[in-house]
Amino acid sequence: MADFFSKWLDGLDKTRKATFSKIATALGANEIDDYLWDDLDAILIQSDLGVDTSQEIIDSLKNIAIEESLYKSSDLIQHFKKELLARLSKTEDPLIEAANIKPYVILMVGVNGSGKTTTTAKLAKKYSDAGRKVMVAAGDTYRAAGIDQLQVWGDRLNIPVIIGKEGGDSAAVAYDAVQAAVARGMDILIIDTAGRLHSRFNLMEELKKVHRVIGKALEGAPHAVWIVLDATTGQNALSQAKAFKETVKVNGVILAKLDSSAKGGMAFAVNRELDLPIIYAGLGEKPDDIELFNHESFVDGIIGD
Ligand SMILES: Nc1nc2c(ncn2[C@@H]2O[C@H](COP(=O)(O)OP(=O)(O)OP(=O)(O)O)[C@@H](O)[C@H]2O)c(=O)[nH]1
Ligand SMILES: [Mg+2]
Repeated sequence: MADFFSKWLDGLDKTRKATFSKIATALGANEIDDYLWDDLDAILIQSDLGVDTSQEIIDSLKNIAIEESLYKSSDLIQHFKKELLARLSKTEDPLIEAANIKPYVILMVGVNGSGKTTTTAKLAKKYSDAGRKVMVAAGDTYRAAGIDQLQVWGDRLNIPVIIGKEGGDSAAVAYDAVQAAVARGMDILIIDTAGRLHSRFNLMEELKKVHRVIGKALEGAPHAVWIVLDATTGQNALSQAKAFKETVKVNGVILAKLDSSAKGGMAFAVNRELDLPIIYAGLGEKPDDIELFNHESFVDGIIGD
């Protein structure tokens, strides 16, 4: 278990050091006065929480300070943690829902380089380690390198990979993959897609087609559509996510590269503005560096001890 916690602590090191540890310091040994509130306000806004969330937290802490007649700022720390926790959704393990659906089809979407292929491989390993029969599909037919990348992961992790031709139709790969997953009795199929800019109409239409064709191959599929967001981009990722959400009914977010980001506070903005749960956190480049998003571990990780 120590290992589990240190993963979050290490993975959120940059976010903690850049901003949240300053909050802990500000709350450490002061009296509660206007200087403190100004300090907190400035730090929270820098933390990528978003202006509204920052303001709400400050207002709420001010109320608590009055109601409970607090005068030492250190008395606010536990309340601050609670305020943060209340603003992150609890995540249900997708394996629970997936247990009743076979094959459970997951579609991975997102802009270029956000971490889709790496996350596909990490999840395939996670599910396979949990005893599920997993298949992945290289729906990125744009680049030979994209296909190879998934094939290499598949070989290494001993997981079957369905691939199409470079330059081929990604919807056809997705269709074939669903059929193969049904025929081979797979529990879970993860379909990777090519990165695309959310503002490129044709590419978004193509993604719609992939989504539609998956539904034709298997009624009710895809069961999960997850957008992989690069946590280093902070709140800029929100507009991408909104566009994808409208196009292909995204129902969950994966925050990749939290370990290379100082902007982990964006998680709060994701929850608030997108109304989507964060399902997983990418905490490194290795296959095991992915965790089910745990709001308590996340808050402990960004604040520290
Ligand atoms: N540190 C860190 N790096 C990550 C993480 N996830 C992905 N990466 C790295 O981010 C880079 C891009 O990852 P890919 O998985 O290829 O991204 P993609 O979304 O498939 O990219 P395209 O297919 O080109 O759109 C690679 O160098 C990955 O190793 C993470 O959680 N932490
Ligand atoms: Mg990729």
